[in-house]
Amino acid sequence: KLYHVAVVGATGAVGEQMIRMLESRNFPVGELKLLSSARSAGTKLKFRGREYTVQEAGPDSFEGVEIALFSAGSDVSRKLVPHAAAAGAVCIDNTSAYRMDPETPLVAPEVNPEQIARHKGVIANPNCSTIQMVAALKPLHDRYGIARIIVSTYQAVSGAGARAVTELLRQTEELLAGRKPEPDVLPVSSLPVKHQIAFNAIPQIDKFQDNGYTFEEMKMVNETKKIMGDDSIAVTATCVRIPVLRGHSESVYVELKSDYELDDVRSLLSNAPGITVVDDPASQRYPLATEAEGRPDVFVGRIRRDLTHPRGLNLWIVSDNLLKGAAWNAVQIAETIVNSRG
Ligand code: 11C
Repeated sequence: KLYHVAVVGATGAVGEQMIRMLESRNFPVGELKLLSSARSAGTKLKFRGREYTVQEAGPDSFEGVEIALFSAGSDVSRKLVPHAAAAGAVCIDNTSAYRMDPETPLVAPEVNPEQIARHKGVIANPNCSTIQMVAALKPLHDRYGIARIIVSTYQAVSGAGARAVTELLRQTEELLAGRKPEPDVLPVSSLPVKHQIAFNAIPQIDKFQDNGYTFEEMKMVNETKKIMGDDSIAVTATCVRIPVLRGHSESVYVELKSDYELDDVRSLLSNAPGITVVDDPASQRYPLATEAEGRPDVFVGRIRRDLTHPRGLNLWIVSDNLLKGAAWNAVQIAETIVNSRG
């Protein structure tokens, strides 16, 4: 069977990758509808060698659509997902709009694929920095139980969209030419204060909440518990934007509930779906954003014991934020739906 698929936000950094993923996975697309804001409507995009004109997304865009991939921001999802679902589409939403809604499954297929079946028209795709962490930690949680996670992230500018990518390149060129750049996009484009990202590290991703943490940090806390299906996991996060174009890196400290052997952790992770262990300090091999780019896996390395705690473990987790962190996870959910229908 072939499916009528829509991509909402088709001209964005993630939307573009969604189209490439549908192509490279040979997803059974019959009809394809590419949708965007009025600003980007009219853009021509290619899919399997054929040219498509992007149309403006509206409440009436979804007639006949069976699978709708959304990545056009939370406001667009809040407005249009109900229309798409009412028209009969299964919506896979890459924004934060529905993630914490108890009725909506929040799915990383390596962790909780069984949740997909309980959807009522919308399945939420988790935040990129959360997906790569839970995919890597799931085998450890199953085997030992995770009591506590302390994570610090080193996140690529593409997580903030195509404008942030251009901003990093522009600032870098200006600084190399001896000029002082005027920051315009980061940390949060809608807030008045901006900071330089080139040659810098900004400890703010998204706005601050009243508790002193950013929304990005609280997404890592709340989404991790929901995806793992375990509210008892204690999570604390510090999320930092760094001048990398693509690929989020994370220093993750986990405190397990039972004793472990390092070799067992290595073999558990090596055998886990979607995980590639790159961990050979002797030859200076560890996961790098530059090597993760364009690949669907989550890469784990620097696997080592906490010398101060018998059940403490340190990991370095890297993945392409636009692929496993967004487009690939969404298409993976779509594949699971299609395969379950036979
Ligand atoms: C970033 N993680 O790197 C964010 C982007 O909730 O889907 C993804 C925001 C989200 O800026």
